[in-house]
Amino acid sequence: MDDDAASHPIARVEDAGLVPAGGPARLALSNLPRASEIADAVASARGVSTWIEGRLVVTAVPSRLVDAAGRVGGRELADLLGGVVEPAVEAWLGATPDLQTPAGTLPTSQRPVVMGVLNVTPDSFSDGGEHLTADRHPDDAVAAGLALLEAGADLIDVGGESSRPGADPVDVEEERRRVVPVIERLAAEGAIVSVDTTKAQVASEAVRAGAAMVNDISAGALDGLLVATVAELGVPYVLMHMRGTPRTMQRDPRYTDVVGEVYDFLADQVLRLEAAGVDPAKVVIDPGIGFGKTVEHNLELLRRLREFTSLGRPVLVGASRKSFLGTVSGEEEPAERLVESLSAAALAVAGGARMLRVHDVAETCRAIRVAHAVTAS
Ligand code: HH2
Repeated sequence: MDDDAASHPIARVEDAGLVPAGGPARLALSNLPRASEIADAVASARGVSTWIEGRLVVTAVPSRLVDAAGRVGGRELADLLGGVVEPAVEAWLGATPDLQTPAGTLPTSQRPVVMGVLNVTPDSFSDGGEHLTADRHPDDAVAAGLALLEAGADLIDVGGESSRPGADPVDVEEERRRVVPVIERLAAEGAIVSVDTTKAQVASEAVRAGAAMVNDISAGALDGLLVATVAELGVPYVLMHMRGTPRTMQRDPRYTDVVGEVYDFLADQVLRLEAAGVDPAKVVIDPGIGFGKTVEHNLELLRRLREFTSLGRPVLVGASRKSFLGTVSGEEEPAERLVESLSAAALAVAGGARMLRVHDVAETCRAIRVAHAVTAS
């Protein structure tokens, strides 16, 4: 992380429902310079603040808070605080921007969009081996992708390396062999395709073959060239939180405040991406359900998903068929977790998710239409 990102204050909105009526918001502020002056400003704005796990949690009317920061610490403090609090509150309250891709616009300002999962692997946790066939590659995978589009997917996420807990890495050659021909054919059919990869070389060949987005579970940590490559390619980028690597991530993950830590990580990384030349308007954020999290962590992230909307970027959730759902419901077979997955998708939409990464596309489209109708009205 560069120094600019490290010193930049971060605002997370826990609740801003009363703000349009002139009421207070509850905000969690971290990375704060001049924290004691900000605490004084909160008091001067007739708000309350308390330190929780290294974050200043504030309940105050945002406009009054910024005015009070000006009285306590001058224009510079007002600008510093206003510069993070106001956009966060606006984002929490307002519409998500659309996502422009080279293959078309994803209407994330209007509704949640559905990303169909196409794993071209022998070992993915729920569909491994289904779409990577020895003698009919890439035909079987292409047919599966077209079926996902027919079922209503807005885009297809093509992956050639499983990220299930404990999975072994795949080399560039093999990953490229799995995904590039599939992407080429689906893109030629007019599909918006994303490539699910952590490798710069696979990302750039996939984009050359027609992929319009890079979905990276590692936030650039597994290949030092990935972020620069994405900046150069100019395509949208899914920034996901993961603790460790797929091989190690489920070894006793711990957080003192999972939402706060994942949020601050994503906020820092958005700045780091921007510093590396990635347009923030092209970034989708993802809390990384199942990636270095216990069942409780996953449930907490879903329960408080709306807080992630204060980053001002479309929020992606990938809960489909994951093991925490089976732990809760008792269904051990991933492919049988349709009902659980639909329930999680509907709750994610209610929490502000604008992209759902799912295996069961037709059913999810129906379920989230209802969830969106309820929550958008
Ligand atoms: N989950 C998986 C893979 N890629 N990408 C994002 N952005 N978010 C996710 O939650 C996510 C993801 C894991 O699911 P799957 O692809 O079905 O399994 P496997 O990794 O075993 O191929």
